[in-house]
Amino acid sequence: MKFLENLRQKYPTLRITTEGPDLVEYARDWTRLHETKASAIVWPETAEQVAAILAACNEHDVAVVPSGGRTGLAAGAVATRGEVVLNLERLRTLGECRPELQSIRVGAGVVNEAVQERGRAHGLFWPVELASKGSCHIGGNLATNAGGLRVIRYGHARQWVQSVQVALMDGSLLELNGELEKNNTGYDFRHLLIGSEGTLGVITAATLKLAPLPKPARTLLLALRDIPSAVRAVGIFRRRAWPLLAAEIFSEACLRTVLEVQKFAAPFETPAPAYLLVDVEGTADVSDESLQAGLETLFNEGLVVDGVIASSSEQAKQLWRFRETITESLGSLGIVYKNDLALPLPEMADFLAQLVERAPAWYPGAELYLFGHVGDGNIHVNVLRRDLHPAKSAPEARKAFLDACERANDPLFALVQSKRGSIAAEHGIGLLKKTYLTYSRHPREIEAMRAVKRAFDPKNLLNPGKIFDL
Ligand code: FAD
Ligand code: 2HG
Ligand code: ZN
Repeated sequence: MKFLENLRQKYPTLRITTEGPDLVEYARDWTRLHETKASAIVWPETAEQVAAILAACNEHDVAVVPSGGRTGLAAGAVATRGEVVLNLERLRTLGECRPELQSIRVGAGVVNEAVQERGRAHGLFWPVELASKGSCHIGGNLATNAGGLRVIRYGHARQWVQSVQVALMDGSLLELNGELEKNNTGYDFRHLLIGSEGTLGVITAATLKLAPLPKPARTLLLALRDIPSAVRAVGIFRRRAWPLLAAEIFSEACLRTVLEVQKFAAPFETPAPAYLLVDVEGTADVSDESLQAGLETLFNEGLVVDGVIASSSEQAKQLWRFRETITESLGSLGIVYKNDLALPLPEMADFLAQLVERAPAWYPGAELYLFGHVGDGNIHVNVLRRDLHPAKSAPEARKAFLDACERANDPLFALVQSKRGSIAAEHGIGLLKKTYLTYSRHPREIEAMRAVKRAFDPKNLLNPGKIFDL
């Protein structure tokens, strides 16, 4: 594209490719369910370059897909219509931690884990912790309003953002909020940009709020009598005012598969229907005795059949590996179709019972895997076909499976809706779930979203077709 070449002459550090494996690799995310079609990949090095690229694309009516660490699970960073992919990985300036303000300035392309490492040296951290932390970027975390493993204590990404620098399609570069803690001057566009999945502007940098590191956690893995027991167990912990840092569930099928793929030793002699992994902040009140007493209550109530309290940080890490390697283990075995659902906690048990009952009819020939952030009412529903390979199987066979999963989405999401849940708890809508948006959002809300989109991007060139069609 001539105008991109002109930009390179103006900015000699701009990297552009229009061919080779990068054209595919950078046009997709973790989902790998869509055929990619990008016309170019562009790697700017500064925020000014990002703004200039957007302005030029706007002028030439060329669509742009913002792309970060490409760990997204909603196909938000996927190019399928010949778009220019704008990858932000070179915007990786990592500022110094400012302990007196408990904040840090970061470029959009900084990897999540790098922020954690820098904070740790000052006894601080950014509370958005997720299993993809070694690859996902801060820009992607903000664009998706990422959740993760610590939401039960700290909430989503948006709660830990002081300011966002954003480039718009018209080439303007804005700082949304700056260094202010208090700023009630009308609509807070910072929060509009967070979670907008790259459809309103391109995040180029951010000032993140940091939290004091909690006391080292006490980690427990509990073998449950059944899946609903997880919800009741979390309720008991909360009633006892345990300072929970995480409450994660995974089904027996998840653990069995992780043990098979990762070659880990089993944590219990006898398998149980599901497992609850809990991190409790190791405050002065959380003694061995109080943990044991909590466990006894769970045994007495018939919720738990076995349990282990990690006695070392190494053992705690191993218990966490059972949970954190589920996604990659399933992905190594075949094609996985994912749903990411949120339910009000009191509805979770009945919802899961209905899902388990109906799954064989909805997903013939496939296996159902349930795991997620049960303390937040967020369950990940993964459906695996071991006999299909994401790249090697015949396209017709892959398509037939994906079509079946999409057909099942209607009754599944109707069930979610009947329980006042959400069809996308933390991964977003992207391309993958956009046809189902009305199961979670009122048509009037979607109309308002379209109006907002037009205000920021009148030509519909920034990540078009993601979340909704205009
Ligand atoms: P990408 O995948 O590159 O992009 C995601 C979206 O953001 C796209 O719509 C893209 O267009 C947009 N985007 C990216 N960068 C920018 C930018 N600078 N400006 C504007 N828009 C941009 N998610 C959770 O919420 N919780 C979890 O616990 C969790 N665990 C995961 C575990 C694994 C193993 C994997 C593979 C994924 C997991 N995810 C989780 C999903 C994913 O890691 C998050 O959505 C993450 O925030 C995406 O960041 P990314 O940099 O990879 O973004
Ligand atoms: C997690 O919680 C992620 O591990 C990934 O959100 C979920 O793979 C999934 O479905
Ligand atoms: Zn998750």
